[in-house]
Amino acid sequence: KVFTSKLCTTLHTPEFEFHGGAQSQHYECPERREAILKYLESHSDSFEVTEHVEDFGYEPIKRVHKQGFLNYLETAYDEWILEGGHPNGVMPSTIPHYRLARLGGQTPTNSLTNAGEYCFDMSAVITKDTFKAAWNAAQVTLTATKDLVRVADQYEKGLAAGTIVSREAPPGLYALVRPPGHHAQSDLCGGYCFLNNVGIAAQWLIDRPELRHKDGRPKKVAIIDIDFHHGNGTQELFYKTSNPLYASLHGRDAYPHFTGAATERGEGEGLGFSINVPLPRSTSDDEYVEALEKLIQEHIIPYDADYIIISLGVDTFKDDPIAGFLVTSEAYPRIGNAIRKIGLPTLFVQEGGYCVEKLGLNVGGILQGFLG
Ligand code: Q9C
Ligand code: ZN
Repeated sequence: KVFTSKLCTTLHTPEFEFHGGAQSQHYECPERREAILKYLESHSDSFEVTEHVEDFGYEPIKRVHKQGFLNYLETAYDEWILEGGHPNGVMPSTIPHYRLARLGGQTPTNSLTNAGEYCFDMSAVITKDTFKAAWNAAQVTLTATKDLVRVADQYEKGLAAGTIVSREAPPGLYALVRPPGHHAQSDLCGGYCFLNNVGIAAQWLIDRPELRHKDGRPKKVAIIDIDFHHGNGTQELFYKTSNPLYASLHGRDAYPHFTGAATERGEGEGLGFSINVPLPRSTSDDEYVEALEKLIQEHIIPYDADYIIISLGVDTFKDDPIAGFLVTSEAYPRIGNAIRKIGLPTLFVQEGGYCVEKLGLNVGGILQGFLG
């Protein structure tokens, strides 16, 4: 089942960004959703699409993001325009680098001057309705998460009653959303991301009192991030906790460049619960699938989660315009199948993937591989 909303196409459409210092089209474009939707709708034997979205309000978002940051996202564009900023949207002109920041203790006062306070790069352009768009993506993801609880319940009951005989065909749901989320930290946007959809969903599952095990333990969530880029945002949100587990396969030294080393393993109670597997630029189908299977065997299975959430990026694709692996469309069903074999209820949440022409095929491939 696929959860999405028309608003994921219409609300957030910046005109341009910068690549290597040159102005370029905005790769995280509305056509991305349209392309994926078109593929899924043309395979209606496998996929049922719903645009039903529930409103979970502010609370689940505030569990992972700071209030000042949320206020900023909501008001930045109007202030930016008032101060004479370019209508394309808010982009920082300075960022409080750790060697620059607060030498004199000065805090800039409006969105033209303080964009860098809440933003770590120039790709997360805030337009007029960006906050609404990010809010909507989070609500669609939460709607799918609530349904995950329902299908997981049915699955467990079926297993207990013997009407389901093995964990061979776990239930899976997909949130087709944009803007994506995995680069968004508790109080920073960046990398096309504003609100961390996967982080919000994971925390929501962990928080639900009615979902607790009989002995009072919260449900355990394992996040597997298969986007080409390291999910610095999700990692930051959960760096100091053992639940959820965050595990990422990504391009070594690729964007966001300063995070994602194998040595980043979590801190305190979270030590060992952030797992980073950087892979070289030349990574091929076999190498990628092997690395994923190894990650699953060594870290995901032993973690013994109740739910799996996949940060689903297909910018690992060989023709992706902003990434660098050699993965082909043949690999995606194999990736989906490796995830299916974990045997747990799984929520897929859309992150990156910018080769619009093959986006439907590649995302659809993962989902079809999962369905078996
Ligand atoms: N030349 C996701 O896939 N591009 N974000 C920066 C570098 C930002 C990717 C420009 C890439 C962000 C969700
Ligand atoms: Zn990405």
